[in-house]
Amino acid sequence: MYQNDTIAAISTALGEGAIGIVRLSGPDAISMANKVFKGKDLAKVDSHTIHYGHVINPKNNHVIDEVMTSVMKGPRSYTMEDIVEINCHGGIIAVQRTLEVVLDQGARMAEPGEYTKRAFLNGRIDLSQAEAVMDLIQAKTDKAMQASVNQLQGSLSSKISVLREEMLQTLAQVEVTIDYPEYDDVEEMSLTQLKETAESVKASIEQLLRQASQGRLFREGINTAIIGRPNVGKSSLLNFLSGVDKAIVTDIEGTTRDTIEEFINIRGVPLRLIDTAGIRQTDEIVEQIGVEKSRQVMEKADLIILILNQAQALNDIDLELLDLTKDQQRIILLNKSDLPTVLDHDQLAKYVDASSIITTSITEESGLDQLEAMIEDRFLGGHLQAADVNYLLNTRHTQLLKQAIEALEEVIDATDMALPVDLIQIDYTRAWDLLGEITGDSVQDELLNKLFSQFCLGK
Ligand SMILES: Nc1nc2c(ncn2[C@@H]2O[C@H](COP(=O)(O)OP(=O)(O)OP(=O)(O)O)[C@@H](O)[C@H]2O)c(=O)[nH]1
Ligand SMILES: [Mg+2]
Repeated sequence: MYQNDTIAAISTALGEGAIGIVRLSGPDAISMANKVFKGKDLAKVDSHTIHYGHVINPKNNHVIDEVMTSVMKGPRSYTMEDIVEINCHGGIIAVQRTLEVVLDQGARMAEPGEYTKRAFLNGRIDLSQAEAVMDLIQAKTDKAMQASVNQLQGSLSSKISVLREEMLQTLAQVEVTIDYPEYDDVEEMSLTQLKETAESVKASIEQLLRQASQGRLFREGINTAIIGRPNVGKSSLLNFLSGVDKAIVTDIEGTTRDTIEEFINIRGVPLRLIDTAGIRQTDEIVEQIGVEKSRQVMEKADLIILILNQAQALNDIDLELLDLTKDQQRIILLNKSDLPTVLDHDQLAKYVDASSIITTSITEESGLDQLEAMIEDRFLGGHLQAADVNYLLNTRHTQLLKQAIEALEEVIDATDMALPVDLIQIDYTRAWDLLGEITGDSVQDELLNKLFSQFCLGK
């Protein structure tokens, strides 16, 4: 066993709930729980059983709560250590008091993520699986959750392992060829083998990164900027799609001064919807700042919803916005369709593909179904199903993969230049090590502490 102290924490969210769980893990979990539990002798019960009883304060024998206590003996537990979970009645007081008496017995308060860290240190899960636990806790949509579950089951780790295995085999072959130089073309054969493997592993990593960038959209939400001139209905759209009156709507131009965000879910597609200040020339200082901010949001967005008022002619600002966003994923709304049409459709057609235009009236709630359908189609339309978001790479994974690609590119270049094999092996091995860091086969303590501290308490 890696750790020899026993930790305890409240493992459920703080607040009102039907039950709250105090969880202990470590060599003394059962004996400590036994001291505060009145019911069966937990030292004698079978593993993976649950028992009715009471938590008492051993100092004065007062009953703290009526509880169900489960016992899971290591190594068949989440941490691979002995675990006791005391299911108290929900609400903060009973759970807190139970934790207090457990700590009185000598248990140490667990740090955030420490249970998962122990599962990792004791070898039950690898690092990318541990990170998946965190994603699972934070998942905002079903699809993000599915991806985390896949990762928890080891989809990223097994993918990485396959690549490392492939690299190792080539390396072994190269070593063998070098040790038995019966042929004249040993060097050449080795170069070819190293190059082929480097290229194939590099291609696999690139594919992984591509899939993951779509995965990111699902985890963090698609940054969606609603932009347009003042008064076209941007805030009205935010309010409609989010179902709450979050933004102020008036017929005064320049109502929205600052960006307003709302996380929403449209037909399974998570959007981080950002309402922006209407863009126009203005001398008013607060509005100027708002307009500047709108432009920044627009640049960073994954999806732009550009609203035009079809009851007015296109003006310079509309044309500027159409031009600025021409290379981005965008949807153009021709809003206020309940009013007479003034906007020149032929003129607009010069700037936008008809397939990304939707005519709407937000006040009369028309055309909004089409908007939802288009969003669904863009992001789920065949090319981004849950199966494709198996890999949720975080920044750490992405960086390591990119560094591995760089090392592999050095390998490829070096083989092209026919450099000595032992020199090439240095970069080759570096790529192999970098991949190993993803699954935690070679990581430092500092990194571990940082990673696990991002977890919530009690997990
Ligand atoms: N007739 C009509 N009026 C609309 C429609 N959509 C929004 N409006 C009205 O247009 C006005 C401006 O709406 P907002 O949503 O505040 O516009 P905005 O784009 O956020 O404006 P700024 O915050 O000033 O940039 C309000 O009076 C809305 O009720 C529509 O489809 N038809
Ligand atoms: Mg507004």
